[in-house]
Amino acid sequence: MTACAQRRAVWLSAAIVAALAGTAAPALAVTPEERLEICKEASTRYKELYGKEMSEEPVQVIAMYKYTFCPTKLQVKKGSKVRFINLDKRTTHSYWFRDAGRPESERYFGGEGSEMTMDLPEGSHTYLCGPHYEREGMIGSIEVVP
Ligand SMILES: [Cu+2]
Repeated sequence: MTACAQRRAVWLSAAIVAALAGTAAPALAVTPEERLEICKEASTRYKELYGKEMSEEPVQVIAMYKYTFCPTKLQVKKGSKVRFINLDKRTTHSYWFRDAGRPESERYFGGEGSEMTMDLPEGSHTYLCGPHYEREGMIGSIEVVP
């Protein structure tokens, strides 16, 4: 290989690495800033669908929307109920307290969800969306307090 061809080969591989990095980053995970925007959208959508704010419900509500749990972090009293609801139209979601040894919930279609009584031990618990925790980083956190 001539020196010129060698330089060109190095340049080409650097260009490929840069191109891959550029396209791979946004597909891998949603940034925290994007999640805030998504959760604002989820609040608006909830109000359109149900005629009230999520915070006006008698139980704490966690929306599953655009690969995000909203709110992503929540404090919950031990023994109280939390309602998970999917606000997407075409994507199914679940919630899964895997590290606490619980089974995954059903995979809910848009408008579906279920309530969970927070019977987990006091402290912080991470939970996952079964289909989306790996690639989209759809992970939430609940702190159980007395
Ligand atoms: Cu999901």
